[in-house]
Amino acid sequence: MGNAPCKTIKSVARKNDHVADIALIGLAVMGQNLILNMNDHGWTVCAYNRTTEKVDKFLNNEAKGTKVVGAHSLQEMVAKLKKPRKVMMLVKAGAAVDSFIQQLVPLLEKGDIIIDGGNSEYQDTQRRCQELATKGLLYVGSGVSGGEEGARYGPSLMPGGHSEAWQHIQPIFQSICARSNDEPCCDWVGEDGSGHYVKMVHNGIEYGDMQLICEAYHLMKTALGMTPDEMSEVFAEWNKGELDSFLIEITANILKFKDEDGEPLVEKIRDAAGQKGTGKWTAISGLDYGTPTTLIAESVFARCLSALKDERMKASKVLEAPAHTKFTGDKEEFIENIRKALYASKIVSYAQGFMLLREAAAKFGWNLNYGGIALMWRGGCIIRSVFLGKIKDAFDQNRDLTNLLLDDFFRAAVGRCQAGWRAVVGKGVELGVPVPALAAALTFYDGYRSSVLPANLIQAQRDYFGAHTYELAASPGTFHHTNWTGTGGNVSATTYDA
Ligand code: 2AM
Repeated sequence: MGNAPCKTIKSVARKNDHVADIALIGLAVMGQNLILNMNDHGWTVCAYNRTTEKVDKFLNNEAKGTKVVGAHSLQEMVAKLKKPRKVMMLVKAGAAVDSFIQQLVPLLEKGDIIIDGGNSEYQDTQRRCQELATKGLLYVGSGVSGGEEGARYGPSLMPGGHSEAWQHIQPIFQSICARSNDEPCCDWVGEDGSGHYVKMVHNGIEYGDMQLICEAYHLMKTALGMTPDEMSEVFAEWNKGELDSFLIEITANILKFKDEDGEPLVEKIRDAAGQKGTGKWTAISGLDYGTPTTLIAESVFARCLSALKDERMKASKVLEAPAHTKFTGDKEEFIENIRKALYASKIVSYAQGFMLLREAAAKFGWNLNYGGIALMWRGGCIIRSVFLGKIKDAFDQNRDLTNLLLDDFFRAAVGRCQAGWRAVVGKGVELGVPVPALAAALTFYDGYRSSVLPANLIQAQRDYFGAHTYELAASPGTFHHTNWTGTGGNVSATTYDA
Protein backbone atom coordinates (compact mmCIF):
# COMPACT_ATOMS: atom_id res chain seq x y z
CA MET A 1 0.00 0.00 0.00
CA GLY A 2 2.70 2.45 1.08
CA ASN A 3 4.49 1.97 -2.19
CA ALA A 4 1.52 2.72 -4.39
CA PRO A 5 2.02 6.47 -4.98
CA CYS A 6 5.61 5.84 -5.81
CA LYS A 7 4.65 3.25 -8.41
CA THR A 8 2.21 5.69 -9.96
CA ILE A 9 4.90 8.32 -10.30
CA LYS A 10 7.27 5.77 -11.79
CA SER A 11 4.71 4.59 -14.27
CA VAL A 12 4.14 8.09 -15.63
CA ALA A 13 7.80 8.89 -15.75
CA ARG A 14 9.18 8.76 -19.25
CA LYS A 15 11.69 6.13 -20.25
CA ASN A 16 14.65 8.47 -20.15
CA ASP A 17 13.88 10.13 -16.82
CA HIS A 18 16.46 10.07 -14.04
CA VAL A 19 18.95 7.97 -15.96
CA ALA A 20 21.93 10.25 -15.97
CA ASP A 21 24.52 10.45 -13.17
CA ILE A 22 25.65 13.90 -14.25
CA ALA A 23 24.91 16.50 -16.90
CA LEU A 24 27.59 18.31 -18.80
CA ILE A 25 26.94 21.63 -20.45
CA GLY A 26 29.35 22.83 -23.12
CA LEU A 27 30.33 20.64 -26.02
CA ALA A 28 33.61 22.20 -27.08
CA VAL A 29 36.49 19.71 -27.17
CA MET A 30 37.17 19.81 -23.41
CA GLY A 31 33.53 19.14 -22.60
CA GLN A 32 33.17 16.37 -25.15
CA ASN A 33 36.32 14.65 -23.96
CA LEU A 34 35.31 14.86 -20.31
CA ILE A 35 31.96 13.27 -21.19
CA LEU A 36 33.65 10.42 -23.07
CA ASN A 37 36.04 9.95 -20.15
CA MET A 38 33.09 9.75 -17.72
CA ASN A 39 31.34 7.32 -20.05
CA ASP A 40 34.45 5.10 -20.14
CA HIS A 41 34.23 4.87 -16.36
CA GLY A 42 30.64 3.70 -16.38
CA TRP A 43 28.85 6.98 -15.72
CA THR A 44 25.80 7.97 -17.71
CA VAL A 45 26.22 11.56 -18.84
CA CYS A 46 23.59 13.87 -20.25
CA ALA A 47 25.10 16.25 -22.80
CA TYR A 48 23.79 19.74 -23.47
CA ASN A 49 25.01 22.77 -25.39
CA ARG A 50 23.64 26.27 -26.00
CA THR A 51 23.74 25.62 -29.74
CA THR A 52 21.72 22.43 -29.57
CA GLU A 53 22.70 21.13 -33.03
CA LYS A 54 26.04 20.33 -31.42
CA VAL A 55 24.27 17.87 -29.12
CA ASP A 56 23.00 15.81 -32.05
CA LYS A 57 26.30 16.08 -33.86
CA PHE A 58 28.10 14.80 -30.78
CA LEU A 59 25.64 11.95 -30.18
CA ASN A 60 25.86 10.86 -33.83
CA ASN A 61 29.63 11.05 -34.04
CA GLU A 62 32.06 11.08 -31.10
CA ALA A 63 29.50 9.66 -28.64
CA LYS A 64 27.97 7.12 -31.03
CA GLY A 65 27.69 3.72 -29.39
CA THR A 66 28.19 5.10 -25.86
CA LYS A 67 25.70 5.45 -22.99
CA VAL A 68 25.72 9.24 -23.37
CA VAL A 69 22.26 10.78 -23.60
CA GLY A 70 21.46 14.21 -24.93
CA ALA A 71 19.09 17.04 -24.11
CA HIS A 72 17.79 19.88 -26.26
CA SER A 73 16.70 22.09 -23.40
CA LEU A 74 17.83 22.61 -19.85
CA GLN A 75 14.40 21.36 -18.66
CA GLU A 76 14.90 18.11 -20.53
CA MET A 77 18.44 17.84 -19.20
CA VAL A 78 17.39 18.37 -15.59
CA ALA A 79 14.57 15.81 -15.94
CA LYS A 80 17.08 13.17 -16.97
CA LEU A 81 19.24 13.53 -13.86
CA LYS A 82 19.39 11.35 -10.77
CA LYS A 83 19.11 13.24 -7.49
CA PRO A 84 20.86 15.10 -6.08
CA ARG A 85 21.34 16.47 -9.56
CA LYS A 86 24.86 17.22 -10.68
CA VAL A 87 25.30 19.70 -13.49
CA MET A 88 28.79 20.48 -14.70
CA MET A 89 29.52 23.42 -16.97
CA LEU A 90 32.49 23.61 -19.31
CA VAL A 91 31.66 26.87 -21.01
CA LYS A 92 33.45 30.12 -21.68
CA ALA A 93 34.38 31.85 -18.42
CA GLY A 94 32.41 34.95 -17.50
CA ALA A 95 28.90 35.81 -18.70
CA ALA A 96 28.16 32.31 -20.06
CA VAL A 97 28.59 30.79 -16.59
CA ASP A 98 26.31 33.38 -14.97
CA SER A 99 23.77 32.94 -17.72
CA PHE A 100 23.56 29.17 -17.22
CA ILE A 101 23.41 29.51 -13.43
CA GLN A 102 20.52 31.93 -13.79
CA GLN A 103 18.65 29.51 -16.06
CA LEU A 104 19.40 26.48 -13.90
CA VAL A 105 18.37 27.89 -10.53
CA PRO A 106 14.59 27.70 -11.12
CA LEU A 107 14.94 24.16 -12.47
CA LEU A 108 16.92 22.73 -9.56
CA GLU A 109 16.03 21.75 -5.99
CA LYS A 110 17.77 22.28 -2.67
CA GLY A 111 20.84 20.07 -2.40
CA ASP A 112 21.42 19.89 -6.16
CA ILE A 113 24.95 20.63 -7.34
CA ILE A 114 26.30 22.99 -10.00
CA ILE A 115 29.95 22.56 -10.98
CA ASP A 116 31.93 25.05 -13.02
CA GLY A 117 34.85 23.27 -14.67
CA GLY A 118 35.88 26.27 -16.78
CA ASN A 119 38.71 28.73 -16.31
CA SER A 120 36.73 31.11 -14.10
CA GLU A 121 38.33 33.79 -11.99
CA TYR A 122 38.25 32.71 -8.36
CA GLN A 123 36.49 35.90 -7.27
CA ASP A 124 33.60 35.01 -9.60
CA THR A 125 33.46 31.55 -8.04
CA GLN A 126 33.41 33.07 -4.56
CA ARG A 127 30.51 35.32 -5.54
CA ARG A 128 28.57 32.47 -7.17
CA CYS A 129 29.13 30.25 -4.12
CA GLN A 130 27.66 32.91 -1.88
CA GLU A 131 24.70 33.59 -4.14
CA LEU A 132 23.80 29.92 -4.58
CA ALA A 133 24.18 29.15 -0.87
CA THR A 134 21.25 31.48 -0.23
CA LYS A 135 19.18 29.29 -2.57
CA GLY A 136 20.22 26.01 -0.96
CA LEU A 137 22.17 24.92 -4.03
CA LEU A 138 25.67 23.50 -3.74
CA TYR A 139 28.28 25.15 -5.92
CA VAL A 140 31.68 23.79 -6.92
CA GLY A 141 34.37 25.62 -8.87
CA SER A 142 36.78 23.05 -10.20
CA GLY A 143 40.12 23.56 -11.82
CA VAL A 144 40.50 21.17 -14.75
CA SER A 145 43.97 20.80 -16.19
CA GLY A 146 45.66 18.63 -18.74
CA GLY A 147 44.24 20.05 -21.94
CA GLU A 148 42.17 18.05 -24.37
CA GLU A 149 44.21 14.89 -23.93
CA GLY A 150 43.96 15.14 -20.14
CA ALA A 151 40.20 15.68 -20.26
CA ARG A 152 39.83 12.55 -22.38
CA TYR A 153 42.11 10.17 -20.48
CA GLY A 154 42.73 11.62 -17.02
CA PRO A 155 42.86 15.29 -16.08
CA SER A 156 44.06 16.84 -12.88
CA LEU A 157 40.91 18.02 -11.09
CA MET A 158 40.89 20.68 -8.35
CA PRO A 159 37.38 21.05 -6.95
CA GLY A 160 36.49 23.55 -4.25
CA GLY A 161 33.34 25.22 -2.99
CA HIS A 162 30.51 23.87 -0.84
CA SER A 163 32.06 20.87 0.86
CA GLU A 164 28.72 18.99 1.15
CA ALA A 165 28.91 18.51 -2.60
CA TRP A 166 32.14 16.52 -2.40
CA GLN A 167 30.65 13.22 -1.24
CA HIS A 168 28.32 13.26 -4.26
CA ILE A 169 30.86 14.13 -6.94
CA GLN A 170 33.88 12.35 -5.46
CA PRO A 171 33.16 8.93 -7.06
CA ILE A 172 32.83 10.50 -10.51
CA PHE A 173 35.76 12.89 -10.19
CA GLN A 174 38.18 10.39 -8.68
CA SER A 175 37.32 7.76 -11.30
CA ILE A 176 38.01 10.00 -14.31
CA CYS A 177 41.08 11.89 -13.11
CA ALA A 178 44.75 11.14 -13.64
CA ARG A 179 46.44 8.83 -11.15
CA SER A 180 49.89 8.88 -9.64
CA ASN A 181 51.11 5.67 -7.98
CA ASP A 182 47.47 4.63 -8.10
CA GLU A 183 46.38 7.66 -6.06
CA PRO A 184 43.85 9.98 -7.74
CA CYS A 185 45.15 13.40 -8.84
CA CYS A 186 41.96 14.92 -7.51
CA ASP A 187 40.95 15.76 -3.98
CA TRP A 188 38.76 18.31 -2.27
CA VAL A 189 40.70 21.58 -2.31
CA GLY A 190 38.72 23.69 0.13
CA GLU A 191 36.09 26.37 0.53
CA ASP A 192 34.46 28.67 -2.04
CA GLY A 193 36.82 29.88 -4.78
CA SER A 194 39.81 27.79 -3.62
CA GLY A 195 39.57 25.25 -6.47
CA HIS A 196 39.81 27.93 -9.09
CA TYR A 197 42.46 29.75 -7.05
CA VAL A 198 44.62 26.63 -6.92
CA LYS A 199 44.15 26.20 -10.68
CA MET A 200 45.20 29.81 -11.20
CA VAL A 201 48.38 29.30 -9.14
CA HIS A 202 49.00 26.10 -11.11
CA ASN A 203 48.91 28.16 -14.30
CA GLY A 204 51.22 30.79 -12.82
CA ILE A 205 53.70 28.06 -11.90
CA GLU A 206 53.32 26.70 -15.41
CA TYR A 207 54.41 30.10 -16.77
CA GLY A 208 57.46 29.93 -14.49
CA ASP A 209 58.39 26.37 -15.51
CA MET A 210 58.09 27.26 -19.20
CA GLN A 211 60.14 30.43 -18.85
CA LEU A 212 62.91 28.61 -16.96
CA ILE A 213 63.10 26.00 -19.71
CA CYS A 214 63.23 28.77 -22.33
CA GLU A 215 66.11 30.45 -20.53
CA ALA A 216 68.02 27.16 -20.40
CA TYR A 217 67.37 26.74 -24.14
CA HIS A 218 68.44 30.32 -24.82
CA LEU A 219 71.73 29.87 -22.96
CA MET A 220 72.50 26.63 -24.79
CA LYS A 221 71.53 28.08 -28.16
CA THR A 222 73.18 31.50 -27.88
CA ALA A 223 76.07 31.17 -25.46
CA LEU A 224 76.99 27.58 -26.39
CA GLY A 225 75.88 27.62 -30.03
CA MET A 226 74.14 24.23 -29.74
CA THR A 227 71.83 22.85 -32.43
CA PRO A 228 68.19 21.94 -31.71
CA ASP A 229 69.06 18.24 -32.02
CA GLU A 230 71.87 18.60 -29.48
CA MET A 231 69.60 20.51 -27.11
CA SER A 232 66.89 17.91 -27.57
CA GLU A 233 69.31 15.27 -26.36
CA VAL A 234 70.19 17.34 -23.30
CA PHE A 235 66.53 17.81 -22.36
CA ALA A 236 65.82 14.12 -22.97
CA GLU A 237 68.69 13.29 -20.61
CA TRP A 238 67.44 15.75 -17.98
CA ASN A 239 64.06 14.09 -18.21
CA LYS A 240 65.56 10.91 -16.81
CA GLY A 241 66.54 12.59 -13.54
CA GLU A 242 65.16 14.99 -10.95
CA LEU A 243 63.76 17.29 -13.67
CA ASP A 244 61.56 14.46 -15.03
CA SER A 245 58.40 16.28 -16.13
CA PHE A 246 55.90 16.71 -18.93
CA LEU A 247 57.27 20.12 -19.95
CA ILE A 248 60.88 18.91 -20.19
CA GLU A 249 59.70 15.88 -22.16
CA ILE A 250 57.74 17.92 -24.71
CA THR A 251 60.63 20.38 -25.00
CA ALA A 252 62.91 17.52 -26.05
CA ASN A 253 60.28 16.45 -28.60
CA ILE A 254 59.73 19.99 -29.91
CA LEU A 255 63.46 20.59 -30.39
CA LYS A 256 63.92 17.50 -32.53
CA PHE A 257 60.75 18.04 -34.57
CA LYS A 258 61.48 18.75 -38.24
CA ASP A 259 59.39 20.77 -40.64
CA GLU A 260 58.55 19.33 -44.08
CA ASP A 261 61.81 20.74 -45.45
CA GLY A 262 63.78 18.86 -42.80
CA GLU A 263 64.62 21.98 -40.79
CA PRO A 264 63.76 22.26 -37.08
CA LEU A 265 60.29 23.80 -36.88
CA VAL A 266 60.91 25.54 -33.55
CA GLU A 267 63.52 27.81 -35.11
CA LYS A 268 60.97 29.09 -37.63
CA ILE A 269 58.43 30.10 -35.01
CA ARG A 270 58.14 33.84 -34.33
CA ASP A 271 59.55 34.64 -30.89
CA ALA A 272 56.55 36.60 -29.60
CA ALA A 273 54.72 34.78 -26.78
CA GLY A 274 50.96 34.90 -26.31
CA GLN A 275 49.08 34.57 -23.05
CA LYS A 276 45.52 34.15 -21.92
CA GLY A 277 45.78 35.81 -18.52
CA THR A 278 45.99 33.22 -15.77
CA GLY A 279 49.71 33.83 -15.22
CA LYS A 280 48.97 37.52 -14.97
CA TRP A 281 46.18 36.88 -12.46
CA THR A 282 48.60 34.92 -10.28
CA ALA A 283 51.15 37.72 -10.38
CA ILE A 284 48.43 40.26 -9.56
CA SER A 285 47.27 38.09 -6.69
CA GLY A 286 50.86 37.98 -5.41
CA LEU A 287 50.91 41.78 -5.45
CA ASP A 288 47.46 42.00 -3.85
CA TYR A 289 48.40 39.74 -0.95
CA GLY A 290 51.98 40.96 -0.52
CA THR A 291 53.56 37.65 -1.52
CA PRO A 292 56.79 37.85 -3.52
CA THR A 293 55.84 35.59 -6.43
CA THR A 294 58.71 37.14 -8.34
CA LEU A 295 59.40 34.26 -10.65
CA ILE A 296 55.84 34.07 -11.92
CA ALA A 297 55.75 37.85 -12.39
CA GLU A 298 59.06 37.81 -14.28
CA SER A 299 57.74 35.02 -16.47
CA VAL A 300 54.66 37.05 -17.37
CA PHE A 301 56.79 40.12 -18.08
CA ALA A 302 59.20 38.01 -20.15
CA ARG A 303 56.26 37.09 -22.40
CA CYS A 304 55.29 40.77 -22.59
CA LEU A 305 58.84 41.74 -23.57
CA SER A 306 58.96 38.99 -26.18
CA ALA A 307 55.76 40.32 -27.69
CA LEU A 308 57.49 43.67 -28.39
CA LYS A 309 59.16 42.02 -31.36
CA ASP A 310 59.18 45.05 -33.64
CA GLU A 311 60.63 47.30 -30.96
CA ARG A 312 63.24 44.70 -30.13
CA MET A 313 64.26 44.42 -33.77
CA LYS A 314 64.91 48.16 -33.87
CA ALA A 315 66.67 48.23 -30.49
CA SER A 316 68.90 45.30 -31.46
CA LYS A 317 70.46 47.53 -34.11
CA VAL A 318 71.33 50.40 -31.80
CA LEU A 319 71.78 49.16 -28.23
CA GLU A 320 75.23 47.99 -27.30
CA ALA A 321 75.89 44.33 -26.48
CA PRO A 322 78.69 43.02 -24.26
CA ALA A 323 82.05 42.52 -25.95
CA HIS A 324 81.79 38.73 -25.62
CA THR A 325 78.61 36.77 -26.16
CA LYS A 326 79.99 33.22 -26.51
CA PHE A 327 80.84 30.90 -23.67
CA THR A 328 84.44 29.77 -23.48
CA GLY A 329 85.21 27.10 -20.98
CA ASP A 330 84.06 23.63 -20.04
CA LYS A 331 80.89 23.16 -22.05
CA GLU A 332 79.75 19.95 -20.34
CA GLU A 333 80.17 21.53 -16.93
CA PHE A 334 78.20 24.57 -18.03
CA ILE A 335 75.33 22.41 -19.31
CA GLU A 336 75.25 20.61 -15.96
CA ASN A 337 75.23 24.00 -14.22
CA ILE A 338 72.27 25.07 -16.36
CA ARG A 339 70.46 21.93 -15.20
CA LYS A 340 71.23 22.80 -11.59
CA ALA A 341 70.12 26.40 -12.09
CA LEU A 342 66.87 25.20 -13.61
CA TYR A 343 66.20 22.75 -10.79
CA ALA A 344 67.00 25.21 -7.98
CA SER A 345 64.91 27.93 -9.64
CA LYS A 346 62.03 25.52 -10.01
CA ILE A 347 62.16 24.79 -6.30
CA VAL A 348 62.02 28.54 -5.60
CA SER A 349 59.12 28.93 -8.00
CA TYR A 350 57.05 26.25 -6.27
CA ALA A 351 58.04 27.63 -2.87
CA GLN A 352 56.64 31.00 -3.99
CA GLY A 353 53.48 29.39 -5.37
CA PHE A 354 52.79 27.62 -2.08
CA MET A 355 53.56 30.84 -0.16
CA LEU A 356 50.82 32.49 -2.20
CA LEU A 357 48.38 29.65 -1.52
CA ARG A 358 49.12 29.96 2.19
CA GLU A 359 48.51 33.70 2.13
CA ALA A 360 45.23 33.37 0.23
CA ALA A 361 44.12 30.59 2.58
CA ALA A 362 44.76 32.84 5.56
CA LYS A 363 42.92 35.73 3.93
CA PHE A 364 39.84 33.74 2.96
CA GLY A 365 39.80 31.25 5.82
CA TRP A 366 40.43 28.27 3.55
CA ASN A 367 41.71 25.10 5.11
CA LEU A 368 43.98 23.93 2.30
CA ASN A 369 45.61 20.54 2.14
CA TYR A 370 48.98 21.40 0.59
CA GLY A 371 50.16 17.81 0.19
CA GLY A 372 46.86 17.03 -1.54
CA ILE A 373 47.35 19.97 -3.89
CA ALA A 374 50.84 18.73 -4.81
CA LEU A 375 49.33 15.32 -5.56
CA MET A 376 46.59 16.92 -7.70
CA TRP A 377 49.37 18.49 -9.79
CA ARG A 378 51.53 15.35 -9.73
CA GLY A 379 49.75 13.82 -12.72
CA GLY A 380 47.37 14.83 -15.49
CA CYS A 381 48.23 18.51 -15.72
CA ILE A 382 50.79 20.54 -17.62
CA ILE A 383 53.16 20.96 -14.66
CA ARG A 384 53.06 17.25 -13.79
CA SER A 385 56.44 16.02 -12.63
CA VAL A 386 58.25 13.61 -10.36
CA PHE A 387 59.28 16.67 -8.37
CA LEU A 388 55.68 17.23 -7.21
CA GLY A 389 55.81 13.85 -5.50
CA LYS A 390 58.65 15.24 -3.39
CA ILE A 391 56.59 18.32 -2.56
CA LYS A 392 53.75 16.06 -1.44
CA ASP A 393 56.20 14.15 0.77
CA ALA A 394 57.43 17.43 2.28
CA PHE A 395 53.91 18.55 3.24
CA ASP A 396 52.94 15.05 4.37
CA GLN A 397 55.90 15.06 6.74
CA ASN A 398 55.09 18.52 8.04
CA ARG A 399 51.61 19.89 7.44
CA ASP A 400 52.67 23.23 8.92
CA LEU A 401 55.73 23.65 6.73
CA THR A 402 55.90 27.42 6.22
CA ASN A 403 58.16 27.31 3.19
CA LEU A 404 59.24 24.56 0.86
CA LEU A 405 62.81 25.88 0.96
CA LEU A 406 62.94 24.95 4.65
CA ASP A 407 62.10 21.29 4.02
CA ASP A 408 65.21 19.10 4.45
CA PHE A 409 65.02 17.55 0.99
CA PHE A 410 64.62 20.85 -0.86
CA ARG A 411 67.06 22.74 1.36
CA ALA A 412 69.72 20.16 0.55
CA ALA A 413 68.82 20.14 -3.15
CA VAL A 414 69.17 23.91 -3.46
CA GLY A 415 72.41 23.77 -1.48
CA ARG A 416 73.78 21.21 -3.93
CA CYS A 417 72.79 23.34 -6.94
CA GLN A 418 73.76 26.69 -5.56
CA ALA A 419 77.26 27.13 -7.00
CA GLY A 420 76.21 26.06 -10.50
CA TRP A 421 73.11 28.26 -10.30
CA ARG A 422 75.18 31.33 -9.43
CA ALA A 423 77.67 30.55 -12.20
CA VAL A 424 74.89 30.34 -14.78
CA VAL A 425 73.12 33.54 -13.73
CA GLY A 426 76.51 35.28 -13.66
CA LYS A 427 77.36 34.02 -17.15
CA GLY A 428 73.97 35.08 -18.48
CA VAL A 429 74.60 38.60 -17.18
CA GLU A 430 78.17 38.64 -18.49
CA LEU A 431 77.32 37.37 -21.98
CA GLY A 432 74.12 39.38 -22.32
CA VAL A 433 71.71 36.44 -22.43
CA PRO A 434 68.57 37.47 -20.52
CA VAL A 435 67.80 35.14 -17.62
CA PRO A 436 64.98 36.97 -15.79
CA ALA A 437 63.42 33.92 -14.13
CA LEU A 438 66.69 32.20 -13.19
CA ALA A 439 67.94 35.48 -11.74
CA ALA A 440 64.66 36.32 -9.99
CA ALA A 441 64.72 32.92 -8.34
CA LEU A 442 68.29 33.38 -7.18
CA THR A 443 67.76 36.88 -5.84
CA PHE A 444 64.64 35.67 -4.03
CA TYR A 445 66.69 32.87 -2.50
CA ASP A 446 69.35 35.32 -1.37
CA GLY A 447 66.74 37.70 0.00
CA TYR A 448 64.82 34.98 1.82
CA ARG A 449 67.95 33.63 3.48
CA SER A 450 69.08 37.10 4.61
CA SER A 451 68.48 37.96 8.23
CA VAL A 452 69.31 41.56 7.35
CA LEU A 453 68.10 43.39 4.25
CA PRO A 454 68.53 47.07 3.36
CA ALA A 455 64.90 47.89 4.18
CA ASN A 456 66.13 49.93 7.15
CA LEU A 457 67.26 52.50 4.59
CA ILE A 458 63.86 52.37 2.84
CA GLN A 459 62.20 53.08 6.16
CA ALA A 460 64.57 55.97 6.79
CA GLN A 461 63.88 57.40 3.32
CA ARG A 462 60.13 57.06 3.82
CA ASP A 463 60.36 58.82 7.13
CA TYR A 464 62.66 61.50 5.70
CA PHE A 465 60.38 62.56 2.86
CA GLY A 466 56.98 61.56 4.16
CA ALA A 467 57.13 61.21 7.96
CA HIS A 468 55.99 57.60 7.50
CA THR A 469 57.80 56.60 10.74
CA TYR A 470 60.04 53.60 11.40
CA GLU A 471 60.56 50.94 14.05
CA LEU A 472 63.88 50.45 15.79
CA ALA A 473 65.41 46.99 15.36
CA ALA A 474 65.86 46.78 19.11
CA SER A 475 62.21 47.58 19.88
CA PRO A 476 59.82 46.52 17.10
CA GLY A 477 56.21 47.58 17.47
CA THR A 478 56.95 51.15 18.49
CA PHE A 479 57.03 53.73 15.74
CA HIS A 480 59.31 56.76 15.67
CA HIS A 481 59.70 59.82 13.54
CA THR A 482 62.87 61.87 13.19
CA ASN A 483 63.18 65.40 11.94
CA TRP A 484 66.02 64.45 9.57
CA THR A 485 66.90 67.91 8.23
CA GLY A 486 66.38 69.84 11.41
CA THR A 487 64.17 72.25 9.51
CA GLY A 488 60.47 72.38 8.78
CA GLY A 489 58.79 70.50 11.60
CA ASN A 490 57.57 66.95 11.10
CA VAL A 491 57.79 66.51 7.33
CA SER A 492 61.01 67.54 5.59
CA ALA A 493 60.10 67.22 1.93
CA THR A 494 57.11 69.50 1.56
CA THR A 495 56.58 68.93 -2.15
CA TYR A 496 56.34 65.16 -1.89
CA ASP A 497 53.07 63.75 -0.74
CA ALA A 498 53.07 60.13 -1.95
P1 2AM B 1 28.17 27.32 -28.23
O1 2AM B 1 28.61 26.02 -28.85
O2 2AM B 1 26.70 27.48 -28.26
O3 2AM B 1 28.91 28.51 -28.78
C1 2AM B 1 33.01 26.95 -25.41
O4 2AM B 1 32.99 28.12 -26.13
C2 2AM B 1 31.63 26.59 -24.95
O5 2AM B 1 31.05 27.69 -24.26
C3 2AM B 1 30.68 26.21 -26.05
O6 2AM B 1 29.93 25.12 -25.60
C4 2AM B 1 29.84 27.45 -26.22
O7 2AM B 1 28.54 27.22 -26.69
C5 2AM B 1 29.76 27.93 -24.80
N1 2AM B 1 29.45 29.37 -24.70
C6 2AM B 1 30.23 30.40 -25.05
N2 2AM B 1 29.62 31.56 -24.80
C7 2AM B 1 28.41 31.27 -24.31
C8 2AM B 1 27.32 32.04 -23.83
N3 2AM B 1 27.37 33.38 -23.81
N4 2AM B 1 26.24 31.39 -23.37
C9 2AM B 1 26.21 30.05 -23.36
N5 2AM B 1 27.20 29.26 -23.79
C10 2AM B 1 28.29 29.86 -24.25
